Amino acid sequence: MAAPSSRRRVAVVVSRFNQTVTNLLLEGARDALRRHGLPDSDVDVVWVPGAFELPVAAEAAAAGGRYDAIVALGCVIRGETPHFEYVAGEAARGLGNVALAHRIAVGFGVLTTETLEQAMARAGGKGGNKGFEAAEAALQTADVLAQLARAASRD
Ligand code: INI
Repeated sequence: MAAPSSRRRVAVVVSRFNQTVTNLLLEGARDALRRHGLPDSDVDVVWVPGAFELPVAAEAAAAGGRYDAIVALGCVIRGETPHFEYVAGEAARGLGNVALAHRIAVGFGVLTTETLEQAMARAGGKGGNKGFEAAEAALQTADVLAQLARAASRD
């Protein structure tokens, strides 16, 4: 655990690929973190080229021991890539591995859609904002991990 529960630090890793969408996911994540009382100064945002690079950046953030939670944001659109399965699959698998290896909360805000329109709908449109949801999930999971760590340290 990087910090006492009174002060939580969060790393947001976000991909530039499909940045029109990921900018909106980032806005959603920032909104959620602010609503949960985190000042912007306790939120570090790092950009990677694409969703494939999210896991290694998340791993570096986790290994540094500074953060209580990580939020990963990306957008993989099937219509635009023949290697959709590889990029989306590696992002999901890699981010899951980081969460388990470092026992740290990782919010999964990587959209996988057929079209740009579907992605936009989930980045603040009709389908809500998955960046907001991923940030909330990361904070909730960080709280659960802190609760379990306290329970483990009791007699
Ligand atoms: N990366 C994405 O984040 N979304 C995509 O839809 C995408 N497409 O279409 O290929 C994508 N590719 C780039 C990939 O994530 C890596 O950055 C690239 O292969 C270099 O390693």
